Amino acid sequence: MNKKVEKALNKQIELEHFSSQLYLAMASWAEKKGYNGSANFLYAHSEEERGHMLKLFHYINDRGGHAIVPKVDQPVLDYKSIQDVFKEIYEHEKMISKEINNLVGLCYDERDFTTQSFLQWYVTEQIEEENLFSNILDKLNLLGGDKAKMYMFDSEMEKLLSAQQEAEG
Ligand code: OFO
Repeated sequence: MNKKVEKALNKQIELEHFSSQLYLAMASWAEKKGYNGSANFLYAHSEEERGHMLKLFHYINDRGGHAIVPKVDQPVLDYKSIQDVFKEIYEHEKMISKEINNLVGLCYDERDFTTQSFLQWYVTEQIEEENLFSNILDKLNLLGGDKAKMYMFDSEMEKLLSAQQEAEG
């Protein structure tokens, strides 16, 4: 496979792996703080990111490249509030979207239309994720940080996770 594209896809593996670790750290923080609904949601999301990483592994190897297990920096372990967690996630996902777009651009420049078409799945996924986290943030901002309301918010996160799992079958 095209070497420049292979290198860039391996870079994306690093990012997806880091996302998985980041959400795992956030899940652990939320669990410790008693936000069990958010914690479950974040544990599941961490798994999802691992799935995004594995999809890249298989694609690279199937196309004759070599998928590389990345070195990973430890993510931030402590957060000021649950709002802080979701704000960070939203910013993180916007950064990921930018990286996916750069990857698609590189494939176009290198005339690697097979990988470009493979990456469409990630483009769509990023639209969904940005929407999801922007909606969660809007909800949090509306609630305004009141403790009782945060408890309500947390049960909503549990329901959101169940709805997602049902939709995925
Ligand atoms: Fe959070 O999404 Fe991966 O790509």
